[in-house]
Amino acid sequence: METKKFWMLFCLLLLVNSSLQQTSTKKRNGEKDSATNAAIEELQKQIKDIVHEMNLLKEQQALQTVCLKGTKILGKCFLANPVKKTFHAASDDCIAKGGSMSTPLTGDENDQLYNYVRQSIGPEEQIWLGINDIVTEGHWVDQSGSSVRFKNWETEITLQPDGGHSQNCAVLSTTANGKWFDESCRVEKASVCEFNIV
Ligand SMILES: [Ca+2]
Repeated sequence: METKKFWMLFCLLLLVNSSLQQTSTKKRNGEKDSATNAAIEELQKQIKDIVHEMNLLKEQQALQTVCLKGTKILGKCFLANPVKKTFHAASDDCIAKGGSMSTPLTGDENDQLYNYVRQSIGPEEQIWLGINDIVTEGHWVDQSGSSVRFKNWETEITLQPDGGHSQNCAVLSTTANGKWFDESCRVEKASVCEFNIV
């Protein structure tokens, strides 16, 4: 009888033991799964970071190419496009390249743009500026719609801007030492794109 009891207890212990082992194997598999998921998530995050960094590098490289081809001034690079186009076509070209139509903000920037245009496009040329008074006559705004603070209108010989409603875009003239004239937006002119650099 004692022997029978012993064997029964032994079998019971074996059963409990095997069931415990199964539970712990299941638990280990579960742990393995969550560890694998975490590793996959970490890898996905790293891939995302690498792609982001690669895109930044591509942008920097494109900007360096622009700056090498064009000219670098404080905070921005200018790149000339001698092909004559309407204001809107030229502006679209600059945006497509990741820049915007050149808009000098100071007298110094205007001088540097003027010198660059003389060297790259020609001594008797005009280029579009990134400003217009299309919405409100006489109220000149930049490409983002903000009021233009720095202006360099020609006012000694003629009294610019003098075109009224028929001239709502503006050009910088190299024959007038970098002074500005208002002009019809539909006329075709050369242009310069500017790219902000950090
Ligand atoms: Ca006007």
